[in-house]
Amino acid sequence: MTASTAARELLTGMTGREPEGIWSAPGRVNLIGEHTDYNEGFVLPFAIPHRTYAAVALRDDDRIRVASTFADEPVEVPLNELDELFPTAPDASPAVPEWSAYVLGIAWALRARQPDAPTPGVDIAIASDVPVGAGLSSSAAIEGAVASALNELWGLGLDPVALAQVGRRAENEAVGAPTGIMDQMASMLGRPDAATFLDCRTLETRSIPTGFTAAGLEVLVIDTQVSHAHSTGGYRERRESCERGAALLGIRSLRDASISDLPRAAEAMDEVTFRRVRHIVTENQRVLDTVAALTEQGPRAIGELLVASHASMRDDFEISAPELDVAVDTALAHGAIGARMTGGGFGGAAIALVAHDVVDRVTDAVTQAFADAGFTAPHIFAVSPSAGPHRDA
Ligand code: GAF
Repeated sequence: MTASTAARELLTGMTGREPEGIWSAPGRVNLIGEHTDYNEGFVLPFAIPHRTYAAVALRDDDRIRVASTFADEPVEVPLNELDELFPTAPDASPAVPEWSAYVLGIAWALRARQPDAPTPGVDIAIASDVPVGAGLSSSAAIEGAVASALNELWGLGLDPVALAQVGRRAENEAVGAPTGIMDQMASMLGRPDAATFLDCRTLETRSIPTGFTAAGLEVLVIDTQVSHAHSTGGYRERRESCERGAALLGIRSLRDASISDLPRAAEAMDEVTFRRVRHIVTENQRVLDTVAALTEQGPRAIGELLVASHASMRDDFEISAPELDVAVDTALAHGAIGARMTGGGFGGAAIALVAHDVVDRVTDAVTQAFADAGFTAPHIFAVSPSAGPHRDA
């Protein structure tokens, strides 16, 4: 059964009615630019074919009920009580099951953004084929699908950038994960065959054709099966280090530092904070260099930048994991043009840029390397840049 059908059946099972519609939004991989988003820097993600579906029916009262194929019980609350649930206190867990906070948080953030709009009650059923905990942004996919549905059903008229901002607010303030805006923008602005170059300070975007297909290349996702979560320790700690580094440099954010500032940074702070700063500063430059390489030379020219990005995350930002390093090193040793971990880190997935004719060799080698190391078998599949949210039915 497709995830779209699963969402529809879950909704009709819960309500006895057909949905008004089914909306979907994609997950993403990030080609390059990691942890730069909350430093007001640059990122270059693309939406993937894996999507989350929200089947939605209007109710004749003012309640919201949400169900998901990955939860036992629906969660139901009056819409006007969402303000009592959110925002979730920093370092606390949401007062509702975490999966439902993504959905309820969108309804809350939309109502807060347009307080005078009529917002009738809704039943929402969620199903997804975006792997959860794999660093492919299943959360932004839920947020994008629900935000698109409610934007249309409530007649709010918000544009994709505004919906991405709503998604980020839900994630930060309802779920309590201190993330940047990359994932929501990547999902909302997804386009076939192009990555989204995003300036996270201005929210200006540019579609950058990747040229993977024409160059005979594939992007393999190597899902390590090591689950991660951004509402927990490491991600928040990295964010705090970046803020400390910017404060010690006397700048608003690390976006305002460049490679020529690094000697001064080395003098101004402890060694660990300096390495965190160096990752962000060099990663921002790598994003710009990747955009230039893709535009001027094509995708075969970006391999070294991907490899340098991984080394920086492994050694300076220290967010890799043994499984991610084995995935990257093995892919490169067996013919990948470039490879790096993608997403927040501490688990999740790596990507490898490989020519069609070495896909099997790389897949087999990584699978074997995981077995040799005693790791859980990875899940390896190809992705290509894909469309953003749409109404499916
Ligand atoms: C996660 C976050 F949600 C993003 O905002 C971003 O910081 C990413 O980690 C790291 O680049 O996906």
